[in-house]
Amino acid sequence: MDRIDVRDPGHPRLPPGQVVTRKWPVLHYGIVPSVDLRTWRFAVTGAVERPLSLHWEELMAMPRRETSCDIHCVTRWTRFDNTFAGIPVEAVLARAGVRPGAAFALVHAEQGYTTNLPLGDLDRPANLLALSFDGEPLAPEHGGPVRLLVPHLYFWKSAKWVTGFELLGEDDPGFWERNGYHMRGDPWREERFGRPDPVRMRRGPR
Ligand SMILES: Nc1nc2c(c(=O)[nH]1)N[C@H]1C(S)=C(S)[C@@H](COP(=O)(O)O)O[C@H]1N2
Ligand SMILES: [Mo]
Repeated sequence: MDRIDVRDPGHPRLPPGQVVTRKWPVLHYGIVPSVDLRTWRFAVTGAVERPLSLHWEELMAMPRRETSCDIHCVTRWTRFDNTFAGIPVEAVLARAGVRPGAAFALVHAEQGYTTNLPLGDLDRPANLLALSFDGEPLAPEHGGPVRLLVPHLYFWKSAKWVTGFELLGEDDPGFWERNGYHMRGDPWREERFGRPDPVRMRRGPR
């Protein structure tokens, strides 16, 4: 299997304001959903040449990659040395064919969870539709059967129980972003909270 290690020995490991944890905390809004793989689909929609609705078997047939990385939660825990394996996000995006107008993505997950990020942060070699952690299938509470992994941003961008990417010309805030979290979320720049946007907040939940 293809491997990527995003841990940079020439770079400090702990972003500002973070504390190391050895355990892997479980953190999410709502309950752990039960995912039925017979009806499960991964949708790539919006500014793409070929909108996708991948069945579980179609996703499983794609080549795998392993990513070793640190993960950083905005609630200030950092966990070093995690190895995930799954389908490279860049392969899924290439299969859909990103249109030139696409500049942002809204990531969709079970139960209406969403998170947004610039396309350049989503379309990166280390990012995965992660299926396993340290060689074991990803546990349901950590987003199994499949979660997004975007290790260079705060971990709320790594949507658990991910179900799709919507490519957009303009940035559209997701669940935590509408509640004040940062539109990008770079832990090295401590992009924890964004500027409140009164117009967007008034729109309310979708
Ligand atoms: N679907 C979904 N994904 C989510 C969340 C959530 O509430 N729902 N929380 C995010 C946050 S804030 C964090 S820190 C990580 C936690 O992942 P973990 O429970 O595997 O540590 O999941 C992220 N992905
Ligand atoms: Mo988080």
